[in-house]
Amino acid sequence: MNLRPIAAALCAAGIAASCGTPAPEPFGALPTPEQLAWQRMETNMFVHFGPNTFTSAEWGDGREHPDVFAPSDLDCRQWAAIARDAGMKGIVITAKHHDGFCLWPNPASDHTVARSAWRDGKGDVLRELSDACREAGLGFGVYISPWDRNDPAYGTDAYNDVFRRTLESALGDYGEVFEQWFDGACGEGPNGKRQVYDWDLYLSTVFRLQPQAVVFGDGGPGCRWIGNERGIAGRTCWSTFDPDGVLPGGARSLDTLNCGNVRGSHWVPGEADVSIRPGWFYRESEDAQVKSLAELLKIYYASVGRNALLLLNVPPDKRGRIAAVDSLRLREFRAALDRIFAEDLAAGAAAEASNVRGGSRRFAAAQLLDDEYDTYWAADDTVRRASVTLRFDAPRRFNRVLLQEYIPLGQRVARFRIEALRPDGSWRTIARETTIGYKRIVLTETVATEAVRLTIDEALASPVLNRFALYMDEVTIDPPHAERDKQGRIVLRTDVPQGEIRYTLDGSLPGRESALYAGPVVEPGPCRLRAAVFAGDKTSSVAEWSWDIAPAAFRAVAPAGAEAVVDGLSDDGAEPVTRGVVLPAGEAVTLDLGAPLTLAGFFYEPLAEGRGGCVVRYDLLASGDGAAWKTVCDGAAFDNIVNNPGRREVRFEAPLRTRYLRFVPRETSFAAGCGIGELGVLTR
Ligand code: FUL
Repeated sequence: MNLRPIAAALCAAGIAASCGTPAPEPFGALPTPEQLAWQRMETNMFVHFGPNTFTSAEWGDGREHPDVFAPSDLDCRQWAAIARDAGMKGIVITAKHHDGFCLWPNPASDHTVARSAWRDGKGDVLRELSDACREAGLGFGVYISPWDRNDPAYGTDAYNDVFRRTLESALGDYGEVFEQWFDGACGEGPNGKRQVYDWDLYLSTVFRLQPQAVVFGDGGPGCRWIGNERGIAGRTCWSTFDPDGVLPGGARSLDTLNCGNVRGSHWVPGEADVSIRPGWFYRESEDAQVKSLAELLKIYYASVGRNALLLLNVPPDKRGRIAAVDSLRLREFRAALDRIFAEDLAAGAAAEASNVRGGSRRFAAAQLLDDEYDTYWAADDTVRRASVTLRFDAPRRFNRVLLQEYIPLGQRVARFRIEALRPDGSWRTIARETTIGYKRIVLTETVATEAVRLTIDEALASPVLNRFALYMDEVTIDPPHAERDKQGRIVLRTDVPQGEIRYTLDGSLPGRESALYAGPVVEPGPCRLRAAVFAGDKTSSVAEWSWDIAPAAFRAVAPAGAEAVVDGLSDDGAEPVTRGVVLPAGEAVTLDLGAPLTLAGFFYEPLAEGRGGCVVRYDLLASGDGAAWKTVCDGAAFDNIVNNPGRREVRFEAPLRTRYLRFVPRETSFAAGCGIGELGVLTR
């Protein structure tokens, strides 16, 4: 009897004992089974819900009356159904945000749903959501903010025990929790309360009650913050990390969080959190700013496609339901991903590797082509450079290359490139990248080729990969970008020419009959522009902008050189800074609006990605003549601006008639000063 086919089948099934060649030894820090299961969830839903949903605040101050929390039609099953249909595998809810309000009757606190008129104090969002998640087959996760602006004990030792009891209640009464989320934010400011958090106590409490939970914190221990709230992981992204001394909210390097540490001592994979809207909480005024399909795909490629888990925030509205715009966008997102990843264009290829571990079929390059997670291609222990070539019988067209390392054996690849075969038999490099990790999706130009080659140029240990797949993304048609300058000239453009841009200025949706963009459009008054790209039978999502009056007549009278803060243009991140200023500490900006105007508010925009530092707290003064000043805002704060540096609009309590404004930074995220991309007014 010929036993070879049986042995080969056993080998393919991963039964090592029957094969001569042993599997590679694990390398470096490794994921726990829970971290591996967590990473394989890939996309989860974040839910910010609480008093801020009703007050429109980004950070509640803890003085909100519990009756403020009054969802008229709470439906956690709707959230779960939307998450599941979007392909997400779990939901993490803000059980207690910085305002201290608990969405469950927490016996350790007086500031909870039990004190609210909502459902006569009998409501319990955690109960309803945990049940809904279980029914929908989703993981249930809990965000609890250590920073608490309500609890009277905050800032004293006694708070540590309050927090322990809070954890015990949230984690003890609602079944299994897959992720515990510790927010590192604290906006107390230099004169605020100082709490020394007892992390040993908190973590031991979590693990006693939920030993399987993956704990999110700035530096882990279960998974780490990716270092920004834009959902973008580093192009180099190690799941290995040196967490020593990195405590939530403590000193940490955002770049290190973004990229991890090569040969890091612990396995602390990145989690990329981002909101589908500009803010973390629902605001009706942001309904038109739900991220476009193109933006969501970009985020997906830069998070899941760069070895991170995507935690996408979809905040329910005042009813306690996810609004139709958000849920429709999630459907589009899921449908787009399903279309892009429906067909693996590498299927049926002949796969050949420069080295196969022990020459064994069990570790052959063909193992890269199936979607069995636990079968993989591996090289001999001494190998650090290797290549895998896929050959097709006819040219294949693709623009996405998906690679996966078999991370139960560690993250190993440090540098690789992808090449396509030219008709003349030479190879052309189409991508050079660094890390792979659990999953890497490399974006390339559209290539048609009969062979594609992955070359690993550097690895910390012999490479072990379980997936090499090719896809074609024909979905992404980016909507246009728009900019309006000082004079009100609006320029529309796309990164790559993909079709015609059509727009409207009357609030209607742009269609194929709308005005064709052929050059700058001048509109110096308050206006709303909507535009989309039309290419053949495809359309991008609709992008939308609202501008107030163009700052044509505005001047920055001080300091010298600050004109760029009223040029109408957002900072573009270029060096040196030309579209804004880096203001030295102690300076203020004075604007002359050219004539008295009646203002409903003003806005501040930091420099791109908060470079130069952000203004955290400020004063705003107004003057009719530039000589006598009155205070309009006194030490007001831009909530969460350091983690999420973007434009902040401030509305005054009453209309303000003024010609001069003075913006005085009082507290900044960098001691040396702050960046100002743009300052402007709201007249409506
Ligand atoms: C930050 C918080 O301050 C924001 O409000 C939000 O919850 C975000 C996810 O984390 O640190």
